[in-house]
Amino acid sequence: MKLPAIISGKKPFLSQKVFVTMPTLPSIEEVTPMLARMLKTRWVTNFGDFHNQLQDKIKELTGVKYALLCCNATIGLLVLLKTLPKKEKIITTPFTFPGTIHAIQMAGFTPCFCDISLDSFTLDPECVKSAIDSRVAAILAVNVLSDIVDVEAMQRIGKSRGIPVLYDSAHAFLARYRGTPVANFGRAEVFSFHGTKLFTTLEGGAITTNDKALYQRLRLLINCGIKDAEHVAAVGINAKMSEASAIFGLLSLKKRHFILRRLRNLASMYRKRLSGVPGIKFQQIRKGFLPNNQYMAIRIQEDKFGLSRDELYRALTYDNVFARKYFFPLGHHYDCYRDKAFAKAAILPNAQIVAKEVLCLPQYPLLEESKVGVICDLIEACRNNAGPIRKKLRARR
Ligand code: T4K
Repeated sequence: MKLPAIISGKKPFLSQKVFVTMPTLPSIEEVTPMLARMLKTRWVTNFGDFHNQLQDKIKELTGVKYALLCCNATIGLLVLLKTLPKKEKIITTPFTFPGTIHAIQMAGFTPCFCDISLDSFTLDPECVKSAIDSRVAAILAVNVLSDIVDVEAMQRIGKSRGIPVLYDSAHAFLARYRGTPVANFGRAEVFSFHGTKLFTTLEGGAITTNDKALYQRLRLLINCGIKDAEHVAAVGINAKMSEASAIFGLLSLKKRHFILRRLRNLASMYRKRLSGVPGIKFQQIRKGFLPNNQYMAIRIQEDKFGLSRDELYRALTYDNVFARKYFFPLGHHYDCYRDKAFAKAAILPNAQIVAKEVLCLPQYPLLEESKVGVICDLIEACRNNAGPIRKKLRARR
């Protein structure tokens, strides 16, 4: 059996670098006529035709009543949080992208971190329940990687305590739970259409809601509070999406069947190949959830695998496989937060385990099956040669 390059010193398993993701983009032939139309009309932003078409398409695909496109999900979250009553805290997870947590801080709240489930990596409802007090303005749950939070429990908790539930669904566009498209849960949801996401507007995002009053408020806030040419009704920000981004979004959506099919196939290949490997645990997919399979997250259990997640991560790079530790570090361990009282108060044993063990493997529609096969061979070879790999890695520190 071929040995990993870290110990063989020979040719790597893959001759070219493979990253955790790569966007599926339209061709120049597809983009040109649309850009030409934009250039001809000279309408480049501020709720133009392409923007409105994309907004309508998102509503159609998700069945949500209102969608607002925005320049990215972080700003979308910030604007959404700005609609909340002036209380002190937002309950959330530390196992997320920094944008989630910074949006909370920038909106004038402090994050109140709750622990997560070891299987789904999403908020643990029991922990959320016990964290609620009169200072909590909202629960901001994150549908992280390829699973969804226990939405029924979140809704129950929110309803019984009179607290709105919001979702950071940056990862979950076009996913469904018990037949309902993600976009329709809680008071509102926020999506990311960043270049690393399955559906991309280069930079971009959307806020979805079925609440008309909230939609009207958000519509003001994303455009500097401007009501009309003579009235500024609220303290807002410029969070709008440009026409060029919307063009990429419309073209990207046309490829959605291809994107979802490819991701599903690759995900099942990874599962088939790696689920028997001792020390590898897949992120669980909640019953009734139809994921978009945008991320392929596994946990590396050092005692059974023979290498820690960090060691495997490093070893893979010698064979040109660049996985990612999404999400490490946890929110309360960021340099900018670790000395704050809210960070010190966070005792989150499950989150600590997941952040220490999680590894997101390369997963994107244009990734060939043959490469997934090689990545799986390589991971198995790492497990079978854990001792010598560890020794080499230690020597190279
Ligand atoms: N909430 C959650 C749960 C999120 O995960 C995110 C974003 C947000 C909120 C905020 O959404 P936005 O405000 O960004 O809309 C990337 C993305 O920048 C970020 O959007 C995303 N989550 C996060 C999970 O991934 P990095 O720091 O990992 O990006 P980077 O530049 O290291 O790229 C990762 C890989 O993607 C590269 O190794 C290669 C590939 N890549 C990247 C770019 C930028 C490309 O092939 N082409 C590209 O243009 O954060």
